[in-house]
Amino acid sequence: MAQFEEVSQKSAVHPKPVGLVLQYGTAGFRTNSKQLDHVMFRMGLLATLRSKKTKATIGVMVTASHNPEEDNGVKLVDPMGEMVTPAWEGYATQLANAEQEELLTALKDVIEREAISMAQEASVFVGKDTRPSSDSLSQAVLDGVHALGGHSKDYGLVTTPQLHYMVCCQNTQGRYGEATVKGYYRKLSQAFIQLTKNVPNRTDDQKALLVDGANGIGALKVCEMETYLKNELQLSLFNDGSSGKLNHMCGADYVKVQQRAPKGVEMTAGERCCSYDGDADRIVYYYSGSAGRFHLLDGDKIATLISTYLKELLTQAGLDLQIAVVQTAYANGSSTQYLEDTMKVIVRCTKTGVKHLHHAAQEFDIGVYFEANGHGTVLFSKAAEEKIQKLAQDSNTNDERRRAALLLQNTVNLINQTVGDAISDMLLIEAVLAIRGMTVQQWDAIYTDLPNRQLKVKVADRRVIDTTDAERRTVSPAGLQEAIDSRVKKYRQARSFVRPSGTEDVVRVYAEADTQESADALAHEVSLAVYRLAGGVGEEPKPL
Ligand code: G16
Repeated sequence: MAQFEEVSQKSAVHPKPVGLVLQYGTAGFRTNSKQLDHVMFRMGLLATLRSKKTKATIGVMVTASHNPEEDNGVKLVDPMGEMVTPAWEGYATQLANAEQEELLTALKDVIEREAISMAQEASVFVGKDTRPSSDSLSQAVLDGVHALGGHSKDYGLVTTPQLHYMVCCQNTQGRYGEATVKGYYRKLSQAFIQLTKNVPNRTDDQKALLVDGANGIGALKVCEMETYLKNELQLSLFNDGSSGKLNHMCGADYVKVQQRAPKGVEMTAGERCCSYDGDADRIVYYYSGSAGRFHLLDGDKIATLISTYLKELLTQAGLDLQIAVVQTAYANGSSTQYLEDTMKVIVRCTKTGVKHLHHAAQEFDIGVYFEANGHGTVLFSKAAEEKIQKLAQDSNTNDERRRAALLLQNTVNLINQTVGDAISDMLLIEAVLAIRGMTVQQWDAIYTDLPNRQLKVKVADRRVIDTTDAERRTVSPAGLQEAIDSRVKKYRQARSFVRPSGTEDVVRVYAEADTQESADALAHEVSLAVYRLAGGVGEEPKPL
């Protein structure tokens, strides 16, 4: 077939280095950008097949999100804006790792197994972040799409959640919104203005927010959006990409892991600040307290704020909808306790990775999901949205119920339900704080985090670590879980787990305990156990 000849010819321009094997990680392939040209071409092929199979538009985002600037990666977006399904992750691995002369066989295998009609039209949306390597890598994706005769739309520089949004808009024939960047700004800003317009006497201080753009795409996009917000939010942007390096000593991952303010943000005591990550699908908040103490409000605090707000509105609206919060093992123990014991909401724990949380959240009327690192959103079932809408339009209901229903309706419109979205989450948090008349300190005081520490350990092959129970326990290598258990026992209110990262070549270690000293000591002891039992390389971890 002519299409296969075209693939053969074009793939020669994007050759695979012999013997290179890459794993499909937590959010797709991710490694040094120099190793990715053939992967991108092949993901263009795969997205085209996925589009033919689903008869819908598929998205391909070129980004390595929180990783250093030299890395790059790819995220595949399914028709409703969600991450691609596990079976297709398998195909992605198969295609990415097929040696040059085996590529056509691997491609035909997917076509056969999925019974794909090659006569079916295909459409792929492509986006990229601001990394220097993203230009040529997104071109490689487009080459792959065109080699199989697919249609493409190149959105160029967009945030990851914007691309997810476009795919969903396209496949719902505009019911979710207009599949343009302007359409995205309009939908979100209108909802935000509707939500905040009835809040009396918002002062300039209350409208002010410091934003760390991580020197990435989120900085560009939030700037573009500002005019749509009509001064209802006054942003001061730092790390806008004009001079600093992407994610270097800034951004959501740096702030969360280091538990300190990013470089370059001039914050005064009590001011609300937030940081995006490299592709603007994560956000964390923070402020400087008395005596300059740094206070972090991470994904757990965000989930608590949002679910408290939604629960109150549901009560006011008299709507009987089940609300649940989905977390991962990284969730601070205090947050889980607060959600379960005080708020009395259902809490679920899944493996790391938005795809797992998203899936779990879909089981409820309203599923609030957030990773502690600030990646998350809220999902409303179709039935829940319909009930909210019906009540908002019911002129026979009382004022309080109607007001709550209208707030819920605008909240639904403000949320990007396809994936975690730093800009949408930021607007939601700002709206919730305004509506509830809360300061960042009051939000922070909802519960007190247990002191915690995250570390990374380098090992020869991180795949030797296998986990179970939503990554809270290890099953291999032998003796590691026992070693963790015996160390945890030494401390009060302590918990620790380890897992191989799916985005970086490291093992991640998490520890929490009643004091920062204990959390640090426990994290160090567990790191040593990993180093010794799982094949550590380089220097042995040192105490903090
Ligand atoms: C990605 C995933 C997140 C995950 C993070 C870290 O985020 O989308 O769900 O929490 O990687 O994963 P790991 O601990 O396996 O390295 P991002 O923002 O980097 O795309």
